[in-house]
Amino acid sequence: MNITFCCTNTDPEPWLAGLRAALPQAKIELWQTGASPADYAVVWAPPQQFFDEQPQLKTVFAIGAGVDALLKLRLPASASFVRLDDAGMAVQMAEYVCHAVIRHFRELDVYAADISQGRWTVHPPRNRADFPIGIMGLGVLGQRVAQALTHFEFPVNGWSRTAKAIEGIRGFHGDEQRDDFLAASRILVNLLPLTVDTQGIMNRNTLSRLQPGGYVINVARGAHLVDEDLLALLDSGHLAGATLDVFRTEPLPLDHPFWRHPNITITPHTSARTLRETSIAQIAGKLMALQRGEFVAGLVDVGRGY
Ligand code: NDP
Ligand code: OXD
Repeated sequence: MNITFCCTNTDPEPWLAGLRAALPQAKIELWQTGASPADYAVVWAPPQQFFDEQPQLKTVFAIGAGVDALLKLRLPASASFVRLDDAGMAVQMAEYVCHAVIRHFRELDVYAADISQGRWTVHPPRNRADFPIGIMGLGVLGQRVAQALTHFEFPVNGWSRTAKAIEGIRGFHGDEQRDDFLAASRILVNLLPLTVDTQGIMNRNTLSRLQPGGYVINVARGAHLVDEDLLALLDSGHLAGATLDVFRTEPLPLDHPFWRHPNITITPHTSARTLRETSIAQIAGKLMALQRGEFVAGLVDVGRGY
């Protein structure tokens, strides 16, 4: 079995060593132009040339959860694509989103500003029932985030393409229930995959439907959000703030207004990192399962886009 590794912006050596240790029966090489044909690939942001030169691949493993960039390429028709399925990302996403929600709800930025000015001011407590949270995308990450938020006793709504019954979560699904979902939510968390259906989904029309004083947390992809519409709704006061981890252009250009907006917190696409050892173990396990003809989780439906 031959495996080729092609992950841009990733130090290949620890990955190759880990994959070789996990799959000692396989020949695993770093891809380079003109490399011999492989059966399997481990990739992140490969160039088009990679697939053009490896049309015989059986299965391609992405070392991330989102496959939007991969699906923009011309892909080998016979290959299947498998993405990471949690692999340690869900708990990180839960930490990040709970932190952002609690920081906003408990006004911790207001207290930090007060303290920095030498002010000892106590603000009245807020009622968590007034801060219903809506999670767009109830997949591997969205469900974990939703469950984590229920532990803090926030009302939690979830929206997905197909109906879901999750204890403690008020479920909405499909385009026809989207406006009701938004109207029932004040804090919006985006954990959708980026597809033709979800591109630009956070725009003036949808964000205006959130309850007044709305708050946006985008941890999925920058292209889900129409940047100018977020800024306009912050200026109008309909939205109170946003925490953004992902951007249309990354790194976020230094002249982008998000850097300096007083009510926007940004982080550099770090809400849920790929954990190398867990990911290698998952990929090796799935590869062996596929060889035995078994089903694996995280198989991408290319037509659906996620
Ligand atoms: P999943 O595929 O497990 O979940 C996707 C969810 O979105 C599903 O519930 C799906 O509905 C729903 N969905 C898809 N299309 C639509 C639609 N048109 N309308 C309504 N709901 C829709 O993905 P993950 O939870 O693993 O990951 C989600 C995204 O998070 C990734 O695609 C990636 O972009 C992002 N991500 C960001 C990271 C970061 O560091 N910022 C790290 C990792 C991931 P259904 O269940 O019905 O299919
Ligand atoms: C991912 C990401 O999709 O890191 O895994 O954004």
